[in-house]
Amino acid sequence: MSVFISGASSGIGEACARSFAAAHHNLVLVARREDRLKKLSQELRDQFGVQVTYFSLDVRDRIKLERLAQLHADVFQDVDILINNAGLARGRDVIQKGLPEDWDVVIDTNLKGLLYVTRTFLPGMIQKRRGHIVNIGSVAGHWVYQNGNVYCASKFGVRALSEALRYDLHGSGIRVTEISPGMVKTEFSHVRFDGDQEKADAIYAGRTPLNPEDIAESVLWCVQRPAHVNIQEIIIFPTEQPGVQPITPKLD
Ligand code: NDP
Ligand code: 8X3
Repeated sequence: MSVFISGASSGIGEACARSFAAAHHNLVLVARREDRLKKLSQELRDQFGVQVTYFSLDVRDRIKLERLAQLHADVFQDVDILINNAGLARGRDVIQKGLPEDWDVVIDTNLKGLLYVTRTFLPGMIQKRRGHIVNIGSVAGHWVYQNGNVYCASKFGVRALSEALRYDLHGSGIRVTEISPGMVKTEFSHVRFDGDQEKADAIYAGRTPLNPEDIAESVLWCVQRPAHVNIQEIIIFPTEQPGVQPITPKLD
């Protein structure tokens, strides 16, 4: 039995890898940055004595994913828990100024990548009549905020796919959970603003965001429920983020 985590090289995915390794789960980690996966894998093997396999993978690359699944069938068939976490936002502009190449990256990663990875594991899970898929959605999949447009649409899509999977997999014993975080301090904003650290830091200014471990704990808790219990969704905001809209200074 092992846990497959996409986007394990940073942030929430990395925190999930640490939490699940601490809970004695073997891991299969993927992301594009292989050097980070290599370092993390060695650290988790040394610290927790678990088996960790990693592959450099862009989840948009369906052909490479299929090839990996064939070449490493034993590793892939052992996966019972899939954490679809790889994802990103690009830019925060109105649609009329948005860059179509950014939209492609966001939609291809957050939606099609999640579908490709999920499709890879479903036949095996269905055959075993066992499995748990955890999709990392977002509060942006519940409420649109100003200039959130395409990212919000992609996360609304993740929510739709999570619901759809629950219907499609009905009777299979496979559970599907969506975790929808608000603001989490990771590399997310750095990526969104194309490396502009000042803009990224401004997002978290004046309030305490969630940390990736807060989300990883919730993922682990959902997976640890008895087999007849499916936590369909958890929405987690920082205490200091009442909703997705920007906050104006508090009035006396
Ligand atoms: P990070 O930028 O810290 O981590 C994103 C991870 O996704 C990295 O490991 C990155 O790895 C991976 N990734 C991105 N694109 C690809 C790709 N094409 N193929 C494979 N891996 C990819 O951000 P977070 O940890 O915050 O983001 C994780 C998830 O949480 C995302 O789905 C995000 O939308 C969601 N989320 C984040 C929130 C936040 O406020 N931070 C709030 C709500 C949801 P690499 O670059 O090495 O490929
Ligand atoms: C990431 C959180 O509020 O920036 O999903 O969209 S937010």
